[in-house]
Amino acid sequence: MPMEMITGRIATNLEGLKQFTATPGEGCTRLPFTKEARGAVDYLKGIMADAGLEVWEDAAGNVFGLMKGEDPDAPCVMMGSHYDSVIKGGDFDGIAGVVCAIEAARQLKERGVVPKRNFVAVGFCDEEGMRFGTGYFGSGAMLGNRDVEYCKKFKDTDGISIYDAMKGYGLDPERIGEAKWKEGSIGSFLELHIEQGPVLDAEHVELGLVNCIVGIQRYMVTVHGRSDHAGTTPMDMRLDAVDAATKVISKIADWAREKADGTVATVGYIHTVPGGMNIVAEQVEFTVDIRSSNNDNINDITKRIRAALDYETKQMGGSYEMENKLTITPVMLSEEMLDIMEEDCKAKGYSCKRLASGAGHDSLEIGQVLPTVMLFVPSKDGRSHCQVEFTKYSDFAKASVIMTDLAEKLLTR
Ligand code: HGY
Ligand code: MN
Ligand code: MN
Repeated sequence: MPMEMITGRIATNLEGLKQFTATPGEGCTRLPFTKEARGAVDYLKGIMADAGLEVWEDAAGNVFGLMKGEDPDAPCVMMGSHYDSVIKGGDFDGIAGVVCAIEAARQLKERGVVPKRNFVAVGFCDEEGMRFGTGYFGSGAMLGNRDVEYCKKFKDTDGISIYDAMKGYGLDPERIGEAKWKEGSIGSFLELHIEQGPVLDAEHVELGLVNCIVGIQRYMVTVHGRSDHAGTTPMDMRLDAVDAATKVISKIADWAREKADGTVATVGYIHTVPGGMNIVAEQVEFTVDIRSSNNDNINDITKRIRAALDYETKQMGGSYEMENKLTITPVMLSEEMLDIMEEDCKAKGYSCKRLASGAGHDSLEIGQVLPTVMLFVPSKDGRSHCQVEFTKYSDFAKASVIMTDLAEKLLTR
């Protein structure tokens, strides 16, 4: 199949999927269990069916397309990514990997490959954790790591739980356990994804062979003070939640910088209650997202945040909660599959390099238990999780051929 055709198919599908956003003209906002998610899933089901795949949705909201192998009971080769997005994000994060997995199925068929085992293309639900502050919901459910209690526990900022959001979307959260795949039924997982960082673009390298994904811990911190009049309350009589919280928040980035090894920490969301300019805040909520390839660093920063909150809230006379939303350790990806792709890149004359991923992915949770590999394509200027996120369609086409070659090897050995 000529590269132009492959590029054209990928472009048509990614252009078609752009419509499913809650913020048209301001980037992609496709949160889990929303009408935008429903639109994207139905579109994906359509192109999976066009590619001749057997299509279904599971109890967690994931969408699968199956290309049957000679031995359907043998551990399958699964390829895909997530179809959800962040708020006002880009048009490629996750969804391009789902489109390229369906493209790989097409290429396998066009090559006349007779797979010894099933090939499964997948679109995972809620990888980002954007709505509920969590992460990897769909891939975690496939592994059997999500249950009804989890669905009831985590809520969005409107107080809607995963459980209720699933019901509103037409799923039965009581059946979340049915999303788990049988032990041994998945032999390997392949994920094609944009780099979301500056390395490949800056070094003019065409493809990234991902050997490690950072570990992540996420928290929602709530600091409690007391509402008072901003004019009449003397400074030494206040229980000012903002004063206490900002003394902690202002230290977090420096604690990450001190590690000087790529460790990062981000406070991406801050919300004050009641939020009046002439009212001393009675409550501040803020998120913390800490990542490192060295798990000790993550634990150390978490410990320092907790100690600072203990001190500052005691000084202020208030209290706090620090709710853990996600804890996942760093993961090393499959050297065997990376070697196969590296050899193929060299044979095809594509420049490539091994690199770690500072972004989390479905591969982060799946790679904890299964042979997993990722292939990156360059992100223009390293930008992602914003509307300007951009990757050339021809870059996806190249990567889809390399990934299809890997899948063919795994399917026929
Ligand atoms: O947050 C991340 O790193 C990923 O984009 N979910
Ligand atoms: Mn992603
Ligand atoms: Mn993302």
